[in-house]
Amino acid sequence: MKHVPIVIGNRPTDGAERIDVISPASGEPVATMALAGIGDLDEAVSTARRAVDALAAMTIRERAAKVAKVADLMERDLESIARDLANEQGKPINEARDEVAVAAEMWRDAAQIGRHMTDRILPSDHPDRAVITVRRPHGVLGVITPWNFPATIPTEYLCAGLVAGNAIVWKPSELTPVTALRILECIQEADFPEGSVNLVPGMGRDIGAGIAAHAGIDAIGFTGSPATGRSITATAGPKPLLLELGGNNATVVLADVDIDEAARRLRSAVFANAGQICSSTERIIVERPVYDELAEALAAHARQLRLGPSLDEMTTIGPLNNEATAAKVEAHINDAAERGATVLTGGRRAADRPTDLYFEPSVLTGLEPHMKAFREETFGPVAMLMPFDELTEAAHLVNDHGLGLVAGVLGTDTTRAMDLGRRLRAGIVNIGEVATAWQHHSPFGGYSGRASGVGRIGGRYSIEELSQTQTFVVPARTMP
Ligand code: TXE
Repeated sequence: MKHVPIVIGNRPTDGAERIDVISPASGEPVATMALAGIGDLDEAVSTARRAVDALAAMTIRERAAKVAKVADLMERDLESIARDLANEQGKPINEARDEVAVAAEMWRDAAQIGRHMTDRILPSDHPDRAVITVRRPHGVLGVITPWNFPATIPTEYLCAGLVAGNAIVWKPSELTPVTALRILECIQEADFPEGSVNLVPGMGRDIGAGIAAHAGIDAIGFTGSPATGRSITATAGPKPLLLELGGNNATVVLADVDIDEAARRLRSAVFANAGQICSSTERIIVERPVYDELAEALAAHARQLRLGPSLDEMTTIGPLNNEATAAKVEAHINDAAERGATVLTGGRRAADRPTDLYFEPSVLTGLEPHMKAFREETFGPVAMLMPFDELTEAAHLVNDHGLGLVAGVLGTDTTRAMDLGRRLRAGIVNIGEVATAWQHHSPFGGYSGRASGVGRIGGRYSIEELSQTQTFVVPARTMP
């Protein structure tokens, strides 16, 4: 059975304690994980501090070459990393393969962008002085990541953070640490300076909170719940934060859609990764003339999904990752049903499975703003539909929320769809597409004033967020 150690300066060590990593599909332990202590965190931070100097001695193009090497190594080991990922996270093996392939592509993108990053020469007020801006790393970057995408979400911070020259102290989710170790092994094989990435596995309330508060950490990248985002913000103080938090995302469906096409697009938007995606479509707001027909078409798609264990090639939707998420999904469905919503399909945990985490793909109609599923992120395989009559009403229903991550407007008349889309307060608005559609090089993040995050992640945006601008004023005689 794999063991995930503490890895500081490329040296694996063990903590005072270990915990089991449990497969959501079987309920059996698939690995063990060391629990780092605060002393390990201090050592990781001081080791990273030394690595910052070693990374600064490299050009960005030299760092980019090593980042590109990680992409090659992840592709070489894709199948075995995907199996480790599916085993500990629960998603179907085919989704795990796709995730590892996207993560490798992200490493390659970061290398390309890094190779061509430009500094700037600004106009100067003085003929004998030149003004130059240079991109610099923040320094020691703390990275705290969740369990729902154990390869792509950490990669977003690691590839950009490294190419920008940061040294990293990384706490992966205690629920999916094996994938983290596999990524670290690729980083080590790419021969970065010792201590460029230090793995401090542990619980959020201990090591996660420790990273947030650590005076030796210069910036933090975090993906997780809005509640934890608030806790990190409260303890981190005035350091750069890149926070990717929750969504409770809406896709609006206009009456001129092709119903089957819309249902097909919504199927993956709602049920991929069993709905455990920050950009999942959770609320579906449908123009009244097509409301009933679309609901039935989506329910038919949901019934065709094959709920099964992650490593079964025939599985198209796997178990939820953990009991807390399953309990929240159950609570949201029960609350909606008690308040008048109708369950068209699913609505409960599947019986006679190896664990209680197998949740039937669910479609409900009659969602209303006072229901929990409208107000909070459900984060499960659940579509909740509600009708609307006027675009103004649809815009209000989408925006009447504390979160604002992504939104989508499905409709053939894209002018009308855009007329609605421009009113939506979400970081990403997909016109003619579901809320969940995402291109990993594009800027992704929460709309200002909403609890969905701070900053933008994706492609060059990650590198800019995980670095800083330093201004030099130099004697002009050094310039042409
Ligand atoms: O997230 P947490 P959880 C949402 C989703 C989900 C809910 C709870 O709605 O149902 O959050 O999921 C570490 N200080 N998202 O509990 O707790 C923790 O160890 C510092 C959406 O898994 O935020 C893990 O490594 N760190 C999100 C990471 O934070 C702390 C993806 C995420 O765990 C900490 C995940 C603390 N006080 C959940 N407490 C997305 N945007 O995709 C925990 N952690």
